[in-house]
Amino acid sequence: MSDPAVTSGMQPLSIVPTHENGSSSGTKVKIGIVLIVSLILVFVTGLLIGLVISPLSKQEQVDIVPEIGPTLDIPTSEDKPSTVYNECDRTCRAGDIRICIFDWEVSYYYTMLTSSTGSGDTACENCPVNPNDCSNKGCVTLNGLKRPVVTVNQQVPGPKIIVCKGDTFVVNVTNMLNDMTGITFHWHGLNQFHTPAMDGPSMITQCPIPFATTFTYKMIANEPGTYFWHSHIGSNRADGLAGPIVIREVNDPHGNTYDVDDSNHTAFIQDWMNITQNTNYVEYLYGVGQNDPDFLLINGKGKGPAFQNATGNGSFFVPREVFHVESSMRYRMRVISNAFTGCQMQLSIDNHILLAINMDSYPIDPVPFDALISNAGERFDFILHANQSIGNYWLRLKGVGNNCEEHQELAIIRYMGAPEEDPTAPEISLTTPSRLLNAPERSTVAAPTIIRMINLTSRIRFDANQDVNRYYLSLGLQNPRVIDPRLRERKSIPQINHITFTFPPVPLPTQHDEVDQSLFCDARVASTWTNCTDIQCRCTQIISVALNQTVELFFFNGRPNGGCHPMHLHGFSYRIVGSGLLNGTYTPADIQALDMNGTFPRLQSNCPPNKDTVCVSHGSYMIIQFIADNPGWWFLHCHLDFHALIGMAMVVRVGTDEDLSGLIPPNFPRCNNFAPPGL
Ligand SMILES: [Cu+2]
Repeated sequence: MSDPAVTSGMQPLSIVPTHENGSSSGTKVKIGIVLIVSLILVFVTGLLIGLVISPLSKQEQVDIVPEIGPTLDIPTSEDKPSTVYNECDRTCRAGDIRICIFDWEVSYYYTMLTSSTGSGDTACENCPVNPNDCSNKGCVTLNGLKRPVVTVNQQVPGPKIIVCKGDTFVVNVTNMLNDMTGITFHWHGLNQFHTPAMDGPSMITQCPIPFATTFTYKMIANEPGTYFWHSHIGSNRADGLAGPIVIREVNDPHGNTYDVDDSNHTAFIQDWMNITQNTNYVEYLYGVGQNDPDFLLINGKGKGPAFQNATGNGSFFVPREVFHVESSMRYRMRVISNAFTGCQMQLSIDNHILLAINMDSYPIDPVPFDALISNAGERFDFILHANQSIGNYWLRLKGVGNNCEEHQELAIIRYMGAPEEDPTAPEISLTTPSRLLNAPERSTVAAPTIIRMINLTSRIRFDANQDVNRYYLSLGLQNPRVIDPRLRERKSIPQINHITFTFPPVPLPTQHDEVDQSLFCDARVASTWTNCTDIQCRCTQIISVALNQTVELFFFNGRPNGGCHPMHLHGFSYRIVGSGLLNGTYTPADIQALDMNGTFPRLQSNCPPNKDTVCVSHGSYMIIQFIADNPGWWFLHCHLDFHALIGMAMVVRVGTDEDLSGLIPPNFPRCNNFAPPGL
């Protein structure tokens, strides 16, 4: 490997020149400006005040879909989409390429709407005393507790997007959050190759979509796999704004390993709180809230507290999820984790050995396992072979890690011909899986065989350039002495290389040159700042690389405890080329020096495993590489929402404005600071 100092050729975007003297007036002014901007950004409604936003109308957007736009200009198939459909869940066939239209209305909603809710909407009627009422249209049961939710089309989880490779999918998002909160959506795992403006993170690639307006996302489903969509503003994906995406293909390399791949065998799993996140986040920010889940959900279902009938008798529960299977058939199960806290979830199915075939949307050499652990943002596809006696079996989802070990949720695998009743096995299982897939480097779960990510082999070759642009990134919960007053009650703040990421006041691909450039800092330069352990340093931290450069990110987490940070990169699927344990506290320079001495060997494989989200647990390191062939400004962040919002994030800028020319739709909505003339 080359010396990064020689190979990088990078120039800082802009350096805060007085940074090493935290008491200088220049720094104070800059920090003050940044604080004000940050406060505005945290409160989305505040953000919208004073912004000039000019989205296209829904009619204009729909009209341009078939004719123009960057996505349709990028050929991905010899077949051209010719017909517009409302949704496209179907058996994929060669030559059948479609344009799939999804109409989404984002609105507040409420769980367990019954006559006693007082809303006038009784969607759930007498659920769960009358179980059929629980599946009424518009009835959101979750764990049976009443609470506000944020929804697409009044569903939690939100609507599934199921398309075939080569389809173009178009999502018309109309914001009807009538407290005027803004919204954006991200398509987690989709690389947005040459469609960087569709990626969705608020104030990274786009402005929030204002109330009552429609923003249309349009992209080509050119990468088969299992994904999910979620809100990428604030933390309201934890209040219901998320759902599965599945892109199937005609010639699946693992097509001979299963008989059934349908939309009924997707498990959308998540942690859940019994409170809404806008309040909880602010409380957490001030050190009085909590970031621990109350519950786990499988496809928005879970067994909560017991209900009684009108006469106060009986014991009734909202329904658990049931997956129906037919004896001897092999099912492709797709598991998607929409966790938002540090809750790691362990999934297993009683009496069944499972076969992993795909993770984070990329095929791997099949691996048998008994249980897997999924962190926030990760996806796993596995084969469930219904080869046991006809009956009911538990699918178990157990919280692991120190903030959710007490939580468990169950679903039922029901064989055709089995009675409609719970499995006979106890709800609590003390069985230890013999083969555990994706245990973090530091895991509280014991298993005779641990299968780590780096042990897996991708089915897709990786030809990295030996001229690697390398970055050492320390993930930490830090305790600087001088701290943003918003965070002063907190015991620690999540950062990368002791830098708090500041969201910019403009979306970057379109407007980065319109703001004070001193807001930005170059990640390599910032990693050498010396006093950030004492004074909280903050900037819009950027890694800037040339198009087609091979990039390596060396994540390390030197803390002795605290769980893992699932690091998610937009715009790319990366490869894991190294991982292991780390004992002690290190600076990026320390790690670089050790690395130059050969302390951290790289995987010698042409097919290292693909991921786009990977858990970097305490006392460990994880080395990833990718080829920066997709121009854009790509968010890189911890997928624990609160960590990302507080500042454990950065942006990978790939290429130049020239490389992006033609890839941003004309008239893309803009926003910025505003002041009347004459001031
Ligand atoms: Cu984190």
